[in-house]
Amino acid sequence: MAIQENTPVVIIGAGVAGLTLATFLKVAGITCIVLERRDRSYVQTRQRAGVVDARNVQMFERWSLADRLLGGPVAQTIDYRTDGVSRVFEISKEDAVEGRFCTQQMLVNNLLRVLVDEMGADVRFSVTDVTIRNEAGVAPQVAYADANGLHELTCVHIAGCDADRGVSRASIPAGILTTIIHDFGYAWLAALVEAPVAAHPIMGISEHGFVGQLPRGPHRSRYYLQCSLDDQLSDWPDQRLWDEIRLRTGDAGLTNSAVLERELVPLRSVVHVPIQHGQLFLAGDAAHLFPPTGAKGMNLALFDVDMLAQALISAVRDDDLAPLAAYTDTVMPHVWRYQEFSSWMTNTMHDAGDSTLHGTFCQKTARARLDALFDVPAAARIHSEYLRGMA
Ligand code: RFL
Repeated sequence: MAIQENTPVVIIGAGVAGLTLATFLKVAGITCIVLERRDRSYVQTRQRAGVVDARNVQMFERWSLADRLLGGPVAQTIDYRTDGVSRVFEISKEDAVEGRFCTQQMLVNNLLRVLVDEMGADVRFSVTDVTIRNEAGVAPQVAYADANGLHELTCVHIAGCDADRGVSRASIPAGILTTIIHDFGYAWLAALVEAPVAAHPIMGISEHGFVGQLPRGPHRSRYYLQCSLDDQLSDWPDQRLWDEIRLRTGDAGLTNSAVLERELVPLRSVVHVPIQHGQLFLAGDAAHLFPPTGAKGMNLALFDVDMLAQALISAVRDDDLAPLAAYTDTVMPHVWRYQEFSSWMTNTMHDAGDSTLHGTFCQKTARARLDALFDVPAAARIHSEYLRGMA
């Protein structure tokens, strides 16, 4: 016999989207239950993004949470290093809001501290066998199992924040969703290393392929190296990794340091529409994937849950269902605008380097786009607004 409970909102997934949504609801006085398949220590040690963009700093300020959740200001510069020659782009801004340094791991840890330890919210880790009932005319229900047996949560709304391989999107019947995929045709080797960014974050363009170095704390950074979709981790022993970094950055004097983690990431964009069905609403990686070049995946997850939290608050507190009904239409223009930016960044950073990738014409036009960032003030301004998430 399953243990029965009622709650207005069930959130599936305690990543950055699920925990942020739960925190916003809690701030608004709305009860929810968060279900997470991993244990708390696993969730707290997962490392990915590094910067909360200016749009989302402003969002956390609006929810009166910025100082409790985020780190300090982040570098407002990027070294678009081309064939080993540095060109430092300064992010311009017309208001006082700046992106803040905050690794995804730091944000998730701070969310768990505020949400669970300080506000006493109900986040259930290590659950298994999550299933969703979301049919017209019956109350939505989320069932799961844990060490105490089977549970059934009857609710009003379900938020699917369980990323690309979760159960939420998979529960939507065939024929409802359209999935739009673009594969860029190459991958990145992402390596977390025990060495800080020395001067400016680097986006390195070279005939030998792209290299990036982005900050991940006072003592760490993440290098990204363009590689083939067929590459295996075993193709990238430490010595080859560091030799390629030296070659692609043009920094022959760079010394090897410890490589803490490495993974292969195929560069692709994915958008599912609509991102709602019945009483189920998708947010974050469950709804879309961004190539990491534009650093927007986590930032768009935060945008989604900002919109979803406001819509759920209207529905639960004010009985106004219109914002929930319009959720997909509210979110999609922003998602496509940042897919366009991420695609611009990905094509420009890779095509400008290796001319064998898409030919000399694409290399020259990509380099012209980069040059414009330094020579055409209007191009620099729009690029800054995209980087800040304000476009
Ligand atoms: P998450 O963070 O993956 O959280 C989903 C949670 O759902 C749980 N889950 C389930 N729980 C219950 N039942 C199930 N059946 C479940 N299935 C899954 C999972 O255990 C997990 O806890 O997704 P969310 O919250 O949507 O957040 C999205 C972001 O994590 C993602 O977009 C970013 O990491 C993307 N990303 C970056 N984004 C940025 O904004 N800036 C960056 O610099 C940046 N760098 C990156 C990145 C992603 C990367 N990878 C790994 C693709 C760098 C890399 C290498």
